[in-house]
Amino acid sequence: MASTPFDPPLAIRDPDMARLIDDERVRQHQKLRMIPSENYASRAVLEATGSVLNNKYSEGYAGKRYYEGQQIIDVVERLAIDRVKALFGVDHVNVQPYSGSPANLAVYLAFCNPGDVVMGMGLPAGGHLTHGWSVSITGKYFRSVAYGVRRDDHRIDLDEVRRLARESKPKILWVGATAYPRTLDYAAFAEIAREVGAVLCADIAHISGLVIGRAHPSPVGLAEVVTSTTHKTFRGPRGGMILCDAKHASAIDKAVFPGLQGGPHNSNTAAIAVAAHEAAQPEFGAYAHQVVANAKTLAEGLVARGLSLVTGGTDNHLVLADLSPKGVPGKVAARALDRAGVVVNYNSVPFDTRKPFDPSGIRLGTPALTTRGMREAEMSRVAEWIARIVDHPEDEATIERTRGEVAEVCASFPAPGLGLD
Ligand code: DSN
Repeated sequence: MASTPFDPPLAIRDPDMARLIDDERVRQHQKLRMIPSENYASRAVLEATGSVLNNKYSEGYAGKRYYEGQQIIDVVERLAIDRVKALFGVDHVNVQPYSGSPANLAVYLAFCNPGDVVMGMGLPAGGHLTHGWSVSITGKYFRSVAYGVRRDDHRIDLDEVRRLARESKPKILWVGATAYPRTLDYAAFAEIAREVGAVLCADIAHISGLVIGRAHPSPVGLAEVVTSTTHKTFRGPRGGMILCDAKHASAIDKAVFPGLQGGPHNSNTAAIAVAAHEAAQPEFGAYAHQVVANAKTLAEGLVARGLSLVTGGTDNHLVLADLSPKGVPGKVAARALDRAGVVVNYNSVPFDTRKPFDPSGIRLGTPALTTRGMREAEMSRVAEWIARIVDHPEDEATIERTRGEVAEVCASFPAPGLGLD
C-alpha cells in the first residue's frame, strides 16, 4: 500500500513525545498508583480510545445527527448505551459527556435556572467541587447549601441533610463524594428528596465499578439521575455518562447537546462500550469485591501501625488518613511517598485546620493495585511501607529502601494496557 507523509509511527514522527509517553508507561509500571480515582484501562479500551473514530464529527444523537456519514458511529453509540443500560438496569443513558464535571453541569442545566437552590456535600467533608462548592461555577451560578459530616465520627449527618433540605428546598440534592470512605445510604437521601420535592442525583464517579460489581449498593431506582466518570473503578476511557429515569431522558439529552457540548468524542464512546463489555464479565464482580477487601486490609494495617483514619476505616475503595496526630503535613508525606514509589494525593480531612493546598491528610485507594492482581498480602506490605514513610518522611535511607521493595513487588504484578508485561 502506498504510504503518506502521515503514516510513520509516533516514535519516528515525534520522538520527543514518544519518549515522554514511554516514560509515563514505565512510571505507571514501577510505582504503586494509589490515587483512588485512577486505574489501568485495558489494552482493548486504550485501542478504542486511540482509534480512527477520533476523526468523525457527530453532533446530535443516533438517528438524528447534524452531519452525514454516521453509518458506523450510530451503531457504536447505540452499542455503548445498550451495554451501560444493561449493566445498571436503567431506562436511559447518555454517554456523550466529556467527563464527570460536564456530566454534572448538564444535570444543573436540565433541572435548574441560575440562582436556584442546590444542595450537595461540602468539599471539606469529602464532596466534589461540582456539587455546589463556592469556587466552582456550580457554587457561583446557583445558591448552594452544603451538608457535611458529624464532628465525632465523620459520617454523613442525615439529620443535618434533612434539616437543611427542609429549610432551603433545593431543586437538586446531590449524593456522592470523592473522599468519603463509607457506604452511601441512597434510600435515606431519596426519602429526604421526595419530602422536599428535590431531584435526587447520585454522583457515583468513584464507585461505579463497585456498584456494577455489587460491592456497593446501587442508587438506581432511588435517585432519578445518576452521573459518573468512566475512568475510575469502571476502568474505561476518560469520559462521563448520565443515567436516568425515562421521564428525564429528553431533558438530560438536550442539556448535554446542544445545551453544553458540541460533538461527542466518538473514540471515547467506543471505549466506554468496550469497558462496559468488560464490566459485564463475571470476573468484574470479583474485581469489585477485591477492591473493597484490599482497602479494608490496607485500613487495618494502617490503624495497627498508629495512623488515624477518617471514620476509622473504610467500606469502599478508599482510605483517608489524618496525619495531624503524627505532626506530618499531608503534602510532605505525599511527596516522600512518591519518592518511595507509592503515589497518593494529599487531601483535606473533615474540619481540617490547614489550607486545601497544604492539608492534613492523604487519600489512598486500591482500584489500580487490584487491577494489577494485588491482594490482601500485598496490602499488608503497602500499609507497612506507608506507615514507615509517614514516620520518617525525611529519612533518605528509609525512602531508598522502600523504593527498592516497592519496585520488586511491582515487577511481579504487570499492569494491564502498558505493553510491558
Ligand atoms: N473526582 C476527583 C478525584 O476524586 O480525584 C477529580 O475531580
